[in-house]
Amino acid sequence: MSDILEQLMICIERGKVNNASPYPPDLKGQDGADELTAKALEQGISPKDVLQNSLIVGMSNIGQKFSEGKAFVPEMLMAAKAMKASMVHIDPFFKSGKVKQKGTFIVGTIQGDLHDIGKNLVSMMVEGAGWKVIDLGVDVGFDKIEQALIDNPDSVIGLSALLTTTMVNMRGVVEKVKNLNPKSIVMVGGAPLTQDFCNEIGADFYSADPQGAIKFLDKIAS
Ligand code: B1M
Repeated sequence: MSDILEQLMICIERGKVNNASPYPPDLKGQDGADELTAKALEQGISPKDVLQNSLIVGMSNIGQKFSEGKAFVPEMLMAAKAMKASMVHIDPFFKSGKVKQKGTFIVGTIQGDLHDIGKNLVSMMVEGAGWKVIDLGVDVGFDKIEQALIDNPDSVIGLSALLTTTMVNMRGVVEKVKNLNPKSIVMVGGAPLTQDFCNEIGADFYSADPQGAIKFLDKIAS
């Protein structure tokens, strides 16, 4: 890996957004994800290389640490913020079609539920893993998903819930999604969920964390 891609990977993993960012303290005053992404592209490194060999590696490293209990939510949020700063430079290449995305992931917090911290983490990590993400926000019922699914028929749907009173709303959404297109894949997650609950409501996959979600999505894409 070239020096600049290595440096950029570290900035993503450690959540160093830009030169002005005081976090993390030991990288204060150094270029961050923002500047290094711009420089890598200026040096002629392809956006695909920047994404696959640096940004995705950095996100994957922090995701792995999070799964192992060696990193925590604030560190993940900083990594996601750094990733966003890089994606500003990469996005135009996606839009021009020069970089292919792995697929589309439609995600939302289930109807009645306003908790979005976990859902946002999943959304940002999946985007960082090279997927197009359509984030429908919170309080999402089948009506919102239906249109997104009609517009993007091969998408995977992700539902998040934090309340025992709202997780039950997933059942109806899964049923309606499967009626609309039996081939649609639905992934569920959120603190009160379990694998048993996922099986019970007919969803296709349960993940306890964003890293598991990415592993599942990447398996589908390959
Ligand atoms: Co709420 N709340 N809250 N709350 N809140 C909980 C969830 C609660 C456990 C607190 C408690 O009583 N101990 C409790 C639920 C109890 C239950 O259902 N059994 C609760 C309650 C009761 C409520 C209200 C009803 C309170 C009230 O008004 N009386 C109310 C409900 C509002 C509503 O939604 N309609 C409410 C409101 C709020 C705030 C608005 C104040 C705020 C939300 C702010 C926001 O999200 N923008 C809030 C918060 C912050 C919490 C706690 C403190 C933290 C939740 C959180 O963000 N965790 C929570 C207590 C706690 O957990 N200590 C609590 C961090 C987040 C990263 O984890 O979302 O689990 P999590 O996501 C993880 C994984 O689950 C996974 O990846 C993430 C990273 O690992 N994951 C997925 C999540 N979604 C996934 C999807 C996937 C795959 C993985 O695939 C699609």
